[in-house]
Amino acid sequence: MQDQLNALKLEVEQAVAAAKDAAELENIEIRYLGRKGELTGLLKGLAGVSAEDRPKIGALANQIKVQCEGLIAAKRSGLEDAALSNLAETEREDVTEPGVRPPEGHLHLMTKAINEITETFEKIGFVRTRYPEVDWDYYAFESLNMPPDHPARDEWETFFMDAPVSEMGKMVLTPHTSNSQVRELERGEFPVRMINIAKCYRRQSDATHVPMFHQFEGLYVDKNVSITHLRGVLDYFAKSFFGADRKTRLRPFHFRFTEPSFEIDISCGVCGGSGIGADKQKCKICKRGWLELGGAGMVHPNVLKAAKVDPKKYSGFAFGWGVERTYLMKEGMQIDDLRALYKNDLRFLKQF
Ligand code: FA5
Repeated sequence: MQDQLNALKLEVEQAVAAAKDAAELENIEIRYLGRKGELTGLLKGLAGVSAEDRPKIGALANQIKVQCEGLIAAKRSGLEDAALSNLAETEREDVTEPGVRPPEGHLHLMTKAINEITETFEKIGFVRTRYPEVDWDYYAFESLNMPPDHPARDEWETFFMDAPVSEMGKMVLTPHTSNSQVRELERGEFPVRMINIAKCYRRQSDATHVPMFHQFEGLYVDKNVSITHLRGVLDYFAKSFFGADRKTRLRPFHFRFTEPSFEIDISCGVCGGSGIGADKQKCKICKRGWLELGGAGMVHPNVLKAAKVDPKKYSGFAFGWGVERTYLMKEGMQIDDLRALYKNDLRFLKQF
């Protein structure tokens, strides 16, 4: 038994000397000195040793255990010291090395469009406002001359909120930014020169319609405002946003909240308004020389009355266009599916 104990000590000495790191050292400790380790195993044989030799062997075993523990502890602190003295080498930082550039994002195409539209209108004294994107039926429809059950409401394919109803009706996800008209007029500060850009929601989803999109709503109300002012603002916008050579035209249309109402077209930037492409065929972008921008018109007297504004004293114009379609027209971008804008596919978004 004495020989076995000495052999074990030798083995531990060799193993400790060869250990390269703390993990290896720990394995050695468990293997030889642990509760189920080799030394404990050997000591179980102590029962078979004669009563006379037992104290001597017991004392030897204890001595070897203490020595082995000492060896392991010394090696452990040696390894720690070595790791510390290597620190200067392993963790050295070369401050002159070029840095690693973190991935850099950029604003979403539509955020850029909104910023640009805002700046364009701010230059002629319009002020960007914010009104609720979840609003009462009253502001989205009723105050805009569309009483409950009026068939014109169907065009807006509205999402209704599952929420309590008030004297202003149900709550809706605003299907257009025109909900801002009466809200802005109710402030009673004239002249009104509002540009309201917000999210709109409709139960529509196909290549040219997204269920969540943006509109920008212009409202100008003062004394003696006429269609000439509307034309002036439209021309200014078309030229500053799309280019000096672009023209606008008004086409008669019908909205319940403007009278007269128009659809606004802008001359096509690709064929220059001729409708004929470079290949002498019909222009592929517009087919007829003009692209549709959105709706506009002179504010209906009933809308002014809803906001307690006297239509005999004040008049004004309003327009409402889709940010997505307007911006794509500017860039002459042919995105064959508008829904790509909101898929969050970085491969697509990084191009802009
Ligand atoms: C309106 O929403 C009127 N409120 C505009 C208006 C305001 C007229 C003030 C008069 C005075 P319309 O439903 O045509 O009109 O929508 C206007 C524009 O919003 C469209 O020309 C289009 O550019 C954009 N638009 C409408 N629905 C969608 C959709 N689902 N996805 C993307 N763009 C849309």
